[in-house]
Amino acid sequence: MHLNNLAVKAAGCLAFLETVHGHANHKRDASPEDIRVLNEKWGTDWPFSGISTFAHLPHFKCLVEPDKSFDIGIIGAPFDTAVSYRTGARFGPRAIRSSAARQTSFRSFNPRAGINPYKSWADIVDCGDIPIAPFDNKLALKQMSEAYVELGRRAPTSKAAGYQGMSKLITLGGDHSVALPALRALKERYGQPISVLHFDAHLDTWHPAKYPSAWVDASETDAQSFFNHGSVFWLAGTEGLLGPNGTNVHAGLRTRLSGTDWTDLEEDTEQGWHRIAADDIDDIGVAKVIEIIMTKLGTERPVYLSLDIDVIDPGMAPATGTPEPGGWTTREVIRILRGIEGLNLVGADIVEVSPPYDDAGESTSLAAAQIVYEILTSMVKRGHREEQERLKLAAEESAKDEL
Ligand SMILES: *[C@@H]1O[C@H](CO)[C@@H](O)[C@H](O)[C@H]1NC(C)=O
Ligand SMILES: [Mn+2]
Repeated sequence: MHLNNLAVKAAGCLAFLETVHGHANHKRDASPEDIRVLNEKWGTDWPFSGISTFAHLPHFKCLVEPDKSFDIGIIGAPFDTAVSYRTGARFGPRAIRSSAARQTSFRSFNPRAGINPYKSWADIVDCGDIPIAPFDNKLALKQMSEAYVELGRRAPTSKAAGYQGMSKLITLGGDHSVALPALRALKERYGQPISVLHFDAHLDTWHPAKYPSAWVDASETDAQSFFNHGSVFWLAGTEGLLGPNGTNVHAGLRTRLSGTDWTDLEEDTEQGWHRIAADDIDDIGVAKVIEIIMTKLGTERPVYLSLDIDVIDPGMAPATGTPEPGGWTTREVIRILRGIEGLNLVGADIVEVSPPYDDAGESTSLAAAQIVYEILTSMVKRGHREEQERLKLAAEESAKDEL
């Protein structure tokens, strides 16, 4: 049976090649069968072959292809001029794509979830990068804000698409400030502020004046220096982009604080955040961390997941903008992500991967690529479950009608 098949295929190939040779300088008229045969022979890349897209996904320059629909779009935001310490995250999207090379559709069944995100209902594409100005942060923020609004409006390909039938984006950063334009677009799209689950060593809710700021004119509320990666959620809060008090959660904190007391934490609480510290994991364990996150956020509320790679210990993820020793292991972060698969994610980012500081084994960008895979898995799994429920309800309705 198998051999027969091969023989038929081989005959098909030969016939096709003869045709091509006979008209060497002419446009070939390939039939659908010819294309099928070519795809069978050459269509599947090895992990190490092919042009680098995330997980070998098809690439579209989504920003210049307004009719291109997708269910989940991977979008790079190569921007790193709002960083307070090490730059380099502009190379993050490239490095994460390269480190996702072993995620092939033929071997990406995720046993913890029972689904292969690349071979399920979802149309997942690599939308390429937003070309962001490196010389002017005000312009950069404008460009990113417009890009997220444009991409966010994109029609989904499938019926099973997410919350309110919308397509979703996962951003490869870029420094953490890229979360601000993403949250702006989400608020506009869903018509409501969005709760944030924020994995990070740092608060990122700092008032911009907590950096050396003697040169900033306080009356310039849109001062360009206010747009920085440590103030991104302070800015989001002042713009009314964050979910209700207590439905925004930090996980993995271990930052030093400003000054001589706990004011940073008090201000963070005032801004509506709940905090889980890096140390907590030793005292309460992964399961309890998951439970706290799910209790705060539930399974219905729309949530934006923003993951700063510095949540992982720099011993395992050294390539980041502001490293802090004493962080979670890569496995702990991945296990927490697996445990929160029930969240209603409407978007996500993975930020602060700064490849110039990575090791030869690409530890940091490998971790980032795996994190994206886990997030994708959970998004696709939820869509699959919702579709099953929808079909079941429809079947029950039609059964009722028949009675
Ligand atoms: C949010 O709730 C906390 C108590 O959990 C409170 O201290 C804080 O003032 C509240 N913030 C706002 C803006 O209402
Ligand atoms: Mn951060």
